[in-house]
Amino acid sequence: MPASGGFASLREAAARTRSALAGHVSAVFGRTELDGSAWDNLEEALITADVGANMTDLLLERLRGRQRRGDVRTLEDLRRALAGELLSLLDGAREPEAFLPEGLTLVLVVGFNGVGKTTTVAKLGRHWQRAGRDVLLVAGDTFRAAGSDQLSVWADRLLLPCIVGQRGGDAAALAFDAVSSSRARGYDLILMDTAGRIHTKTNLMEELRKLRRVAERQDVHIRTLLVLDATTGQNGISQARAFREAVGLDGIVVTKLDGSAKGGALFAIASEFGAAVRFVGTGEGADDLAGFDPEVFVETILSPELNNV
Ligand SMILES: Nc1nc2c(ncn2[C@@H]2O[C@H](COP(=O)(O)OP(=O)(O)O)[C@@H](O)[C@H]2O)c(=O)[nH]1
Ligand SMILES: [Mg+2]
Repeated sequence: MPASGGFASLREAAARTRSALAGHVSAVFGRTELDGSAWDNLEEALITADVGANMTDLLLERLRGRQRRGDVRTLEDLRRALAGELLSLLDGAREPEAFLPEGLTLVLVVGFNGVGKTTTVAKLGRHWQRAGRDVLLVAGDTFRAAGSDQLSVWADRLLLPCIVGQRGGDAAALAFDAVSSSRARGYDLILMDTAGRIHTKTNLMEELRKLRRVAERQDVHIRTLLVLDATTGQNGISQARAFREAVGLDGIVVTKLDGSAKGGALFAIASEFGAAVRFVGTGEGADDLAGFDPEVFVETILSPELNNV
């Protein structure tokens, strides 16, 4: 992934995310003075973009504090202060790749149905292959036949090797096979798609826990990446908690940022899960993935020129 391409697409996606904040934020920052209704508009803008009630309260409290200290006198001061606060929420998300060790690594890509897991596995496969890793894709969503087909179609198109589980088969056994065959064939990065729903009555989290446990018996680094759909807004937070409890979280990929009016949830997610947002999905194509860059994201959302659109 060329850096400029990645940033450009993040910029584009953030610009579209901005559309929710945009009208309201421009109403705030397009005024002539910083009065009470500017504060009300800002609150409304943050809520509309799904920053979340708690996070909005926290942000406003901090900004008011800065106003009391005399740091915020004008609208431009407010804009700058807001940018600083938003950035500090995202602090730590600066190195998208840092969670990935060298040596044989199994990345479990988890998340509920429809969030974009399979597509993200393909995008990440391409990204890391270009970065020089020997990538193996594993179609571990054994719940839906279409799920496996979808990943093999991607793999063919991207010229990536892919192993496919049997419908209804055991994902843990598949992970085991993937690790063994990676050793035999020299792959060093296994990207495993997983089910967002399962056939049996045992629950999904139980199944994932077992998958991780079995994988841990092999000599392989394990990382879990959670895929969250930006359009689900605040729901992403409870999803992240559930998956973190089941399999731990090394990172989050936020998809569909291109179509989302709720990108604000990303601030709440980032603040609760620390350095966890690694990548963002910015479209349906194989290259529509960008390393998450907090500065670009915040700058784009609050950029006055863009807010005039
Ligand atoms: N606009 C947009 N669509 C996406 C993105 N990621 C995935 N999708 C679409 O979301 C739908 C569900 O994706 P899929 O990978 O099958 O989700 P899964 O059920 O979690 O495996 C598909 O139509 C994808 O093309 C993204 O970043 N942006
Ligand atoms: Mg899928």
